[in-house]
Amino acid sequence: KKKFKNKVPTFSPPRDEDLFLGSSFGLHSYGDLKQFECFFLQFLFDFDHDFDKPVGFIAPSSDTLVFAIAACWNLGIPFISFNRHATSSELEKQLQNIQPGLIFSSKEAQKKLDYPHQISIKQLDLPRSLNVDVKLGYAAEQFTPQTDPNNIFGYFFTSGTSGTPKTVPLKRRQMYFAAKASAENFKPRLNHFWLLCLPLNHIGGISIILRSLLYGTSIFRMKSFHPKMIHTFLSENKLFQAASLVPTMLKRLLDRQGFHVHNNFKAILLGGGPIDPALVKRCNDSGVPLVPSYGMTETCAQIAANPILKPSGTYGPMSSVGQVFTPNQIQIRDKDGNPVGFNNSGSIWLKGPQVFDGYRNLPDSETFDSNGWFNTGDFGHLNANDQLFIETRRSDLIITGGENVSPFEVEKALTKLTDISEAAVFGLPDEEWGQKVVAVVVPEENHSFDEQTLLSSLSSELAPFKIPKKIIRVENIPKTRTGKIERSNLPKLFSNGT
Ligand code: S0N
Ligand code: AMP
Ligand code: MG
Ligand code: MG
Repeated sequence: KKKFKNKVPTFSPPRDEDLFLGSSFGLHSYGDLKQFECFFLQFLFDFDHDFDKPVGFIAPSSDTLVFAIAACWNLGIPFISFNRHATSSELEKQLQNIQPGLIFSSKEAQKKLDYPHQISIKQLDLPRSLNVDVKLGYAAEQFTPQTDPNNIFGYFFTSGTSGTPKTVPLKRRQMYFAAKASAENFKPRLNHFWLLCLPLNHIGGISIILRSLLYGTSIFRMKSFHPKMIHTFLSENKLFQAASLVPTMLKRLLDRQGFHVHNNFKAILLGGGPIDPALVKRCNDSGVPLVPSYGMTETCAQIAANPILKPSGTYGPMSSVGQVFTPNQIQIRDKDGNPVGFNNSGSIWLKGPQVFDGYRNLPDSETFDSNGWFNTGDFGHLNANDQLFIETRRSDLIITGGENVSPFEVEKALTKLTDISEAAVFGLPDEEWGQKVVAVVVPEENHSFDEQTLLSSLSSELAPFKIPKKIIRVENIPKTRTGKIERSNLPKLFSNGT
């Protein structure tokens, strides 16, 4: 935290009309990006990158990573960005599923990863890459950008309930439609900063880069979520017009004494998990314009959103996530798969240009119906104005601070430990995280139970956000007659022990 002291940069309006990327490291233009693209491409040639495979990244957010992802879009090179908090064993599993031709990784990630085609992302660092003598002709001559709309833009991982993350390939045309639909709702302004403080492995953060490339908004990037610094930006600097946040981030901002935004600020885009209506009300009370939204990796980020809710009394129905963007379509269906009328609850099905075409290595029949409708696994209803209300989520999935956690994956890691015989994992409501991961365990006979020891054993298997905030010892785990964990009862039964 000391590091940020006195380091809050103040900007005068950019004179460079092409301003693209700003951060505490400086300002970069589209011209810089074009140079970087040549450098990046030449780098891939020099390292004999197999262009049939994606490029991989495992690194914290940096200007270099933003440029590399932007270059991938402009050059038509598919990429995959791994969660930098993933453990060696998690990364290994993901690499079995998808094998990048070359991985650019941070020093920290390099320690976790034993991959033959791996180099330091430092080698792409901006200050060095710019101003190098890029052989423009060389790069251009040897490469025909694969910018066909049907090509893959990138691969993303999403937690399935099965415990093995599913790979979501997103196509260029899907990303384009998603960016267009979102921009039609939000109407971003040219050359104004969109705050990028989301990590660069999820679609929420990566979407900001794409929208910027397509619509000319500039990005201000922050490496980590730093509420004090963000408060200063959004309240004092008129160049800051928008920010994408998950609810945990927004809560941290609103918890700051006197949090407010300047009067030209457009809105905060809120997504990535359930939105507590109380949070929406707090924004209203603090004069913070907000766009609550609904979306997922499979729909290339938000597919439904409210128009900008202005604090001047124009806040709509508090718990709605707005209307689905046209020309995408939504259906609410009952258990038998029949569409239900407005105000009736059911499962949410989606179809349209920003909906993905299917998981990698999984049969489409489990994901889509015969007419191509996608079963989101979420439940909700539409009102008479086609405004969507999300009620419950995909069964069993825990969303904590915008990160998805499969209880099965955590249960598997727990029962793998010699001290643990059985485990059940579930989410409990939590003010900070929305939901927190909690586990109940039955120790093996004559084995000791020590929460700290278990937690530290888990940390070599699971990324930090998957680690239970609490592990409770129990005599037995409630099961149904058929021997299945009584999952839906767990939160009720054990909410007192935490
Ligand atoms: C919320 C974040 C920033 C928290 O991370 P931070 O600040 O590093 O955590 P600490 O407070 O320092 O850590 C305390 C302890 O908790 C652990 N921890 C870290 N993160 C979590 C977590 N999420 N849940 C539970 N525990 C967590 C730490 O490890 C630490 O442990 P100890 O003490 O043991 O060391 C961070 O979690 C974050 O960045 N979250 C956001 C992730 C994200 O990007 N989610 C979005 C995913 N969804 C999508 O991309 C689709 C939706 C979408 O596109 C979208 C989303 C938002 C806005 C707009 C859109 C859009 O549609 O455009
Ligand atoms: P991810 O692909 O990681 O972004 O996860 C997407 C999931 O987050 C969705 O399928 C929903 O279950 C949940 N989600 C996203 N937005 C909302 C919202 N506004 N309200 C409730 N749940 C949401
Ligand atoms: Mg999520
Ligand atoms: Mg065991």
